[in-house]
Amino acid sequence: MTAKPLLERYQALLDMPAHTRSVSLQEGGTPLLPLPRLAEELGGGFELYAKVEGLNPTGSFKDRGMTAAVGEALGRGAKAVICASTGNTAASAAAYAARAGLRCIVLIPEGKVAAGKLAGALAYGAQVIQVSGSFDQALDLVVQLSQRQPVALVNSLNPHRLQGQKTAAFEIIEDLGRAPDWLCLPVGNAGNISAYWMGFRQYDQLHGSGLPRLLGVQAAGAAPLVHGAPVAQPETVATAIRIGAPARGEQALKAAEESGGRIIAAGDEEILAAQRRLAGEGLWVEPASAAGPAGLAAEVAAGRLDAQGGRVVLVCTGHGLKDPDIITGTLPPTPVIPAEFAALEALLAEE
Ligand code: AN7
Repeated sequence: MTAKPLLERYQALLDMPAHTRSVSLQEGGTPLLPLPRLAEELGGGFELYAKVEGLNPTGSFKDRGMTAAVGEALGRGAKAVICASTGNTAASAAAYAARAGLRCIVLIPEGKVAAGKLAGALAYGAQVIQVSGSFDQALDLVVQLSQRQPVALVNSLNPHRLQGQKTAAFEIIEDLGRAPDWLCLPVGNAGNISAYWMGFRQYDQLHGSGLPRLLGVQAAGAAPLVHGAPVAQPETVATAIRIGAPARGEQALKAAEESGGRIIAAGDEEILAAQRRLAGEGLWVEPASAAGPAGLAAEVAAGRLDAQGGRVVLVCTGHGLKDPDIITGTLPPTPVIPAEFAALEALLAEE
């Protein structure tokens, strides 16, 4: 089936320059998957859904913003795009640049990008440069470069990224018939939570669709918005959100506050447990995406989140296949048996 490009589908609602060209991989239109068993286990008396953003073309929500940012860059005559990335932005920028026929340069923190993301960026033909430092330092470098050279910056500092990303809010409202009571999502550089809030507010002003409360979740070792100060050396198993100085931090805090929600932190163990729990319902997400459900579970258990009789949406930002090493590296090795029926029976009898 041929789907309409995202920017075309929501053209009337997006504030994009007229010169923007269409650079699409048929992003968006992702499933809103009910999670009845997890809802029951959490015991909060609400309906629970996952917005499965890992089913975008490059496996993360970044594609929504990248079709906009790269399309705009192409339309204004850019020959190259650049970004710093914890991985997903890199893979997405690389794919959309390839689609547009543009050069793509990505800077990533050395050794801290999950295998599927690095491989993606390389597969799509980006020039990948590792920086001995953090994502925040890499972002600093690409911002400087984009100010001095004719290279378009496609990090979420680029406002067009947010225009594309806010379409996820529109889709959720259209699927549910109105906004959910809570939207729960991971927060790294804080572009996505800012974009969702923009989208929900815009749709509400036009159609009275209501507003969700936002529960943003950072990883405990990379939680500048919870501590109220940058984190010089962020550390977490959820490498996608290993970010110590979010570019849109102020905007995110304001969005959470305006919504009547908040930004909290979840520990790595809780994040990995939430990842296993979602996979136990057939939904494998990358660790960063499990920060949302980890935070939600903690808030409900502590009686701090009342959504009784309402609806909660978890934004599952990236596919589990992005970071296979997290699974294979933390579990015992799988058994090997000789190709004999007796050996198979014996092994299964052990359990
Ligand atoms: C799976 O790719 O920052 O708060 O450089 O990959 O909008 O930054 C990724 C972020 C959540 C956080 N979930 O979103 C990057 C990058 C996943 C992510 C986030 C990211 P923002």
